[in-house]
This record gives sequence, C-alpha cells and structure tokens, in this order.
Amino acid sequence: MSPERPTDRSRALFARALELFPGGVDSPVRAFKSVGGEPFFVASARGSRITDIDGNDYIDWVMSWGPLILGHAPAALISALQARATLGTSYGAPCPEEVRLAEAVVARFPSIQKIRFTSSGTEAAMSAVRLARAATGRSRLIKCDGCYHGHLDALLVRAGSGLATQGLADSAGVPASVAELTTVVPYNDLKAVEAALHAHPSEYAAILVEPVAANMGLVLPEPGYLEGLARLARAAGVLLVFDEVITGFRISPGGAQERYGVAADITILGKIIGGGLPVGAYGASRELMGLVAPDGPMYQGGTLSGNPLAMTGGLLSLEALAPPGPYAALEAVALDLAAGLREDAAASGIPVVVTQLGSLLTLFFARGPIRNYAEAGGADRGAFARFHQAMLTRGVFLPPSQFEAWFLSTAHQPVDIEATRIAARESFAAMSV
Ligand code: KE4
Repeated sequence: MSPERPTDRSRALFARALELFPGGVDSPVRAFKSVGGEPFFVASARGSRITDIDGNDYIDWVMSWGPLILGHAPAALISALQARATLGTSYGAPCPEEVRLAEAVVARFPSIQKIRFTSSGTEAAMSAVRLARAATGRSRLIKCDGCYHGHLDALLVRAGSGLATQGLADSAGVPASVAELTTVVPYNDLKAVEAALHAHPSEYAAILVEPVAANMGLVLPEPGYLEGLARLARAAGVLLVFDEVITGFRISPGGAQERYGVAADITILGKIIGGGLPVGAYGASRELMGLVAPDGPMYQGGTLSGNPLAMTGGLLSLEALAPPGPYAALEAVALDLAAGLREDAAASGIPVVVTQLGSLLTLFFARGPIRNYAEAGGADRGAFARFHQAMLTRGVFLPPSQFEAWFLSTAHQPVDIEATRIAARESFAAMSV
C-alpha cells in the first residue's frame, strides 16, 4: 500500500484477526499470502467500487469471487432483501421463493429437471459426488489438476484456487483411503481420461470438471474437449459432472452447457444464483434426483437451504439476467480490456497471456500457451505479486492470486476500464525498470 494510502485501521484489525482466525481470514485466498502485504478490511461496496475502513476506494475485480455479476449492492436487490427480511430470514420450512428460483434455474439448464439448494458450492459439490456414487454404485472419481470444486475431501486433491495459491498439492487431513479414489488428470487431456477409465474399468462413478477452468486462472476448453469427455463418460457408464459454480449464468444464461452445447449428467451451481447471499445447488434428471432423500436413499440436508433471503438474492439476480441479458455487452467490454492489457504489457516488454471468456479474464505473467495447470503453474508468481501490489496502490483491487479470474460486472463503467488500464500501464512500466 503506497504511503499516501492510509492503512492504520486495517492493519490494527488484521493484527487482531490474526489472533482469532487462521491467517486472519475466513477463507485462505483472501490472506494476500501469495501477493504480499496484508488484506484490507472492507467498510462498504457499491457498484464496481469497494471502500476499506481507512477510506481507500478501489475498483473491484474480485467482486466476491463471482456472485456479483450485477455489481455490489444493486438498489433493486437491496430493497427486495430489506422487504423480505421483515417477513423473517429463515423458516426451516418451504417458502415460495425456493420454487420460483428453482424454476428460473431449470428454465436455463435443460439437463436439470430437479434441483436441491444448498448454502455453498462446496456443499453442492459434496452432494453431487455422493449422488454420482449412489447412482452408479461405484467409488472412483476423475478430476482435473488445478480445478477446484470446494473443500470436500474427495476433491481436495491437486485442486486449484486457494490450494494452488498456497502451493499446496493436496490438503492435510484427507485420508489416503479417500484421496486414492480420486484420479487426477490434466485439463484438456482426453487421452489421460481414457487411460484412467481403462485402468479401472467399471470402477468410476464420475468425471468432474469445471467446463471452463477458472481456478488455475482462466483456462479455456480446447475444441472438442467437453464433447470428448461426454463421449468417454457415456461409453464407460460414468456420470459427467459439470461444476458450473463460476460459469453458471456467467458465460451465458445457461452457462457452459449452453455456450458449448454439451449437457452434463449432474450440474453444480453457486455464486450468481445467490446474488451475493449463500446459495449452492446441484441438479440432474428426475431419475437421478429421485435417489435423493426423502425420495431415495442418498441423504443430504441443510438448515439454511432455500432460506427466503438467499432465494430472494438469487431471484433478483436471475431476473436481471433473463435472456438475452447483459452477456454480449459484458463480453465486449472484457474483450476490449483483455486486448488493452496485452497491449499495455507489450509496451513495457513484459510477456503476458491474457485469457478471456465472457466476463471472465486472467492475466498470466507467462509466455504461454496455457492449456492446463502445469502450464498455468509456470507463470511468474513473483511478477504477479508485484503487479497486484502496484495495482492496489493505484486503487485497483485484483484477485490476490495468479490462479484466479477477474470478474467483470454490469456495474463496471468505461471510467473503471480506463482507470484500470492506466494503472496497468503505470504498473507494467514500474515493473520493467
Ligand atoms: P464455495 O463453497 O466457496 O461456495 O464454492 C466452492 C467452489 C466450487 N466450484 C468452483 C468452480 C469454485 O470456484 C468454487 C469457489 N471459488 C473460489 C474462488 N475461485 C471461492 C473463493 C474462496 O475460496 O474464498
């Protein structure tokens, strides 16, 4: 943080937080461990801007890691939440908003005939894994190196996001007996999936993938990759699970399944479907979801699942994203920003790869190509750390990790894009001396 940006209050509170929380945070990737410095504490946020408790304003490209495609605190959402809260915050009983949000999700995802809401993406991923195992009677899973599906034991193997940020291959506390059931393959590598399926025929329950990887930084599926996964899964009697926690309602109204025309057997959702309140979901065919209690033998439940406030947050978001939605406009802005960042880095002679899709982008300090985690992991993390700090002192808050995506929202204005590019140009120039 540059000297003219006061940080006394955040530093004092962080010192206290370090006494109370591991790393002083409630989620590891927020800790700034890989970029240096200390996280600031947020006082408020509105639109594209976030303000810390020392009064510093930032253009926000974290946007709560994805839920806020409409920006911070949109007026309609706030007034709807205020009104709904007066009627109660959670009932532990059905409410009309659950049905309306489920209908809004099912309308966009033809592969989802029935759904169950949870309170996080991790819970939804846990349930999707249990459902796949219940449906097939099999235990083994295939996941991609660098993909992140939340912190469930079965998938905290070579995961992305916070593990990649911390340089952790796997998490402590996951029994070998659990980890050995998960086969890790490189993203974009169909031959590795084929080999795994041949090595243990009839033992795999599911192939899980982020159809567009966004937890190793943004890495796009190569042409034919997703179709190939669907083909291999079908031939092997294995369920295809798309983790669309980030891509769902982000890269198109129907997520990656709509954008790439490949249907999943089980879909995991989160983030945008809660509009900033805690919501996750998993969905599948009526037949598969018929296995879920109380209809079937696979158990899953949650105290706050489907609570009226979170459902209201999701409803307001999805109503604002109703087709055709803001997708084309967001993509145009992101395309322009990505091209500008490539230009700005080149002007300072700094090799970067900027991957962009829809309203997502990642700037890698690398020469590329970046098609999987091995290649993403080769990016210059030290350079990213210096860039993150330089941008922060210039009032631009980037995700504090090379292995995350930047999240554009409808609240980001041309002035934000221009200010981000000016800060990037100055930061690249400062880095190249
Ligand atoms: P949550 O349990 O954090 O709601 O969702 C887990 C999850 C599942 N699937 C995907 C594709 C995800 O990206 C996530 C969570 N995303 C990270 C950021 N990339 C959350 C940030 C954090 O852990 O603090």
